[in-house]
Amino acid sequence: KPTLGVISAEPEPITLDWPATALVIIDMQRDFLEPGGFGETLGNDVSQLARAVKPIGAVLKAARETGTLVIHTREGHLADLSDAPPAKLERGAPSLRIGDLGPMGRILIRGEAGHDIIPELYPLDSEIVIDKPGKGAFYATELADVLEKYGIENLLVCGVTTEVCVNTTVREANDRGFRCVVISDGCASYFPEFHEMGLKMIKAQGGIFGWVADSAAVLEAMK
Ligand code: TIU
Repeated sequence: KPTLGVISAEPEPITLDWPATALVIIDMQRDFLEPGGFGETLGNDVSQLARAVKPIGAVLKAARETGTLVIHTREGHLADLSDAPPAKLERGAPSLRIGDLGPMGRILIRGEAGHDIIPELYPLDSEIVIDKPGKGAFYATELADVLEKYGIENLLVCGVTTEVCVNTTVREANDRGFRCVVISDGCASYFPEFHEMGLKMIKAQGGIFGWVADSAAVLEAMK
């Protein structure tokens, strides 16, 4: 396969060196996508996120076939909640708080059924899974070390939700010098208008945080 790929992206095409590129799939967990999890306890319509599953699945398949590094992330906390700041635990009036027992186990707790990645996108044993306590995938995780170890300079980023964990991670990555290409139809939000604006914020001003391309454009460049 060719080493370089050109993605037809906005605000402009971007050329990626595939061996220096990783696919980062953000928080495609049952807690966000399925009824009875964290997302629903916050009052959200979790069916809004289902549309991202197929596009991510297609890019994940291509990444596996081309040997592109795949990194999955999961938002969640230790069973004793010692890594969850009070400000996160106390806010709002969710139907169940982080750590409470729901139908998929304790809400947003590592090791519980709801915390795990949805079956359609389940990581292979060979793939990297980053557990993160925050919205950004760099904060309090080993992600920066992993990317350095593999010589990664470019990130294809997808997952949920567009304006929360995807945007936070892209902003963290951009400041660390990574080129980020966000896969538009591989992201979703509980709020369609936030999804749209979340993507616009990334690619505005000459790509202030990165590039945006749909899964078809990414797949074309991976051929
Ligand atoms: N609530 C919401 O939109 N998102 C999160 O809490 N976490 C992620 O985006 N993963």
